[in-house]
Amino acid sequence: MTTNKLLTLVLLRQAPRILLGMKKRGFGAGRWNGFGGKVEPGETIKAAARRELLEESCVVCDDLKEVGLLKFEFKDEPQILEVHVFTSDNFEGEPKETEEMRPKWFDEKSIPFEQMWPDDIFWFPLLLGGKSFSGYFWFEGLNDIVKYNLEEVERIESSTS
Ligand code: 6OG
Repeated sequence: MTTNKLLTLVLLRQAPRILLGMKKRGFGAGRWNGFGGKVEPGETIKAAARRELLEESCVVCDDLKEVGLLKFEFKDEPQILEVHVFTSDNFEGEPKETEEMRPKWFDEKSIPFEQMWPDDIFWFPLLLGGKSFSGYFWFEGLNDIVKYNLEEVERIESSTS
């Protein structure tokens, strides 16, 4: 039986910049990404997104908008990762390095896709264009996407967030 593991991912924007963090440990270490992690039992997805952002970057954001729902399946792995993507340009505090992440602002025109998860190059343009999106990616190993689909949606239907 496959189960879904709920995860969050927050991309903060301050036009024309976007905040990424270099993941220092754990899943995705060595890659630039947004900030996020696992949803804890009893926690709403948005509350988890806020908490993980704060824990990993010391930034407070009470104005998160859910814009993406991404599902990742890895060959021979029973668990599907369900990643809820949020964005905001309204937050407080200066991003600080933590044990998990080294934050850095990037110009939206020079996003380091070659040092990011390979799915990002597909859906970042939708995020940057202010669109909502839903996608599914099937990986073989951690670097190869064998198949995927991605669509722009009206809004993210998420009863739990
Ligand atoms: P922890 O396991 O460290 O949270 N994540 C992904 N992000 C992108 N852009 N692409 C993927 O493709 C991802 N898979 C997982 C979700 C893991 C963090 O990494 C994100 C979480 O923010 C496969 O708690």
